[in-house]
Amino acid sequence: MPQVELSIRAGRDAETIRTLIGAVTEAVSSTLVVNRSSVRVIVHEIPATHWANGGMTLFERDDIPQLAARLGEATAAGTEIARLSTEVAMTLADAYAIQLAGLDLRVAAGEVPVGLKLGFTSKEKAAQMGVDDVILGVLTSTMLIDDGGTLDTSALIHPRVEPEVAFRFAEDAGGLDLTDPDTDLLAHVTHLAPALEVIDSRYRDFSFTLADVVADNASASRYVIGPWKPLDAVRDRIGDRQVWLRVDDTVAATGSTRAILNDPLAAVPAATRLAARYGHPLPGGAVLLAGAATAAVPLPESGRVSAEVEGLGTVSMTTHRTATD
Ligand code: OOG
Ligand code: MG
Repeated sequence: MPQVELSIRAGRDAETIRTLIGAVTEAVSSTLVVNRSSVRVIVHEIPATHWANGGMTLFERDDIPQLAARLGEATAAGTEIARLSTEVAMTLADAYAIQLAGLDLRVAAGEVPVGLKLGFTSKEKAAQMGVDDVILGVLTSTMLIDDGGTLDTSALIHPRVEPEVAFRFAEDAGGLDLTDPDTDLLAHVTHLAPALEVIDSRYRDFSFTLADVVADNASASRYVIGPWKPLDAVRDRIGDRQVWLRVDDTVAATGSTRAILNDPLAAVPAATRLAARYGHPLPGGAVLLAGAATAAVPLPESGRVSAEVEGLGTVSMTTHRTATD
């Protein structure tokens, strides 16, 4: 009784496997001149994460770039997609690998990494989105809007806006080894500024697991930086400053810089830890968005949005929507 065992990548439908079994049974029975009924076929389905060539799994080789491209296309087209977690089982490390593969695609398209952003550093934000850990994303040159500038919202899906604090690192921070425990990135923060972040999840209904949102570059979309102030000039009470988010001069949300990890400066070691662990780039003169001080509010299709941080100043932008059809 001939027995054939096949190992194939998991995920094919039952009909395809039935066809494969039929073809193998036929080939064995006619070649060996035995009854079809005596041919035994066993198909093993191996998850892409459990099959490696030269140390690289099929998931790393095929799925990570493909999922990154899917998110990149959704971002470029301004169309929402289903959460990746409905289809693939991702670890957090897989999700960061997808995020960084997405960055590679952006860089290949001419974008330049200019900084990092933290997400869920505020308990209110984490509760709003139903997650429980701080995450890191990458900011690129095309995401920056000038202070007082305009954002065309027609390219976005379901954007929200949040008030933040931004830090700027010295030029020499670019060469630092973040995996070295002696590296103290805080010593390289030179300036801070009030900031606005526009987040725009590529997932339907703005709903995701922690791994989903990490893969989606922490929902990064656009950001605006207000006037920089030297850190030394404003360091005291940095964790105790009132924050106002205004839409058309109406207060849409209010909070305190304390909402950001109890002290916004704590964002710097938090970002260092994640960047070192997952391999994020930190260019010289990079910007770090420390995370929202309030829950996010829907970005108006057209209007003026501003964030004020007590004693730090105000940052603003105007939104409008061009007709897309
Ligand atoms: C993820 C981004 C969160 C923040 O400041 O907490 C974030 C999201 O809520 O979609 O940027
Ligand atoms: Mg944010």
